[in-house]
Amino acid sequence: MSGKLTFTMIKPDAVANGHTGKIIDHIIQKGFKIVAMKYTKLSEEKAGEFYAIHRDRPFFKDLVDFMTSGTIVAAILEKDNAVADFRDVIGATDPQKAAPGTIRNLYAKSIDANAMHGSDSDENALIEAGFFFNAFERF
Ligand code: IDP
Ligand code: MG
Repeated sequence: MSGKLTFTMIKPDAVANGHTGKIIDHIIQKGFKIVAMKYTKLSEEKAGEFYAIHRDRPFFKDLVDFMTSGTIVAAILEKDNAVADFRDVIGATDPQKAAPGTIRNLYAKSIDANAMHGSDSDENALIEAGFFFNAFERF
């Protein structure tokens, strides 16, 4: 049985380029309920921890530099089958490969500045949400 929650971030490129409002509307139109949301900025330490699974990848330093370069919007979203359905809404990691109409197709320019994060499992959704929100804020 898949879970009802996923975690997302509107990344610094999309916030800086003025896409925040359109992206939030897109998410709501796709049937997700916004359970929690905030503007924030990642520290280098927090970004490194968030992306720890990619620590040995060649792009890790660029990823941390990019994710700490500006304001992000962090949010918890609710819907049946939230994790998989939201991955469909954002599209492939590389915007060149993202299907037409997906958020990365519409708003991202490159694989490193790709507009939006989406959790890859129910377990990670809860872990990632916990980086930004406590249980009280969530409901
Ligand atoms: P995802 O965001 O689609 O789940 P992951 O493989 O989890 O993709 O990678 C996390 C993030 O790391 C990506 O969203 C992207 O910003 C960055 N990234 C992934 N692969 C590359 C790459 O080959 N070059 C540069 N950045 C990458
Ligand atoms: Mg991922």
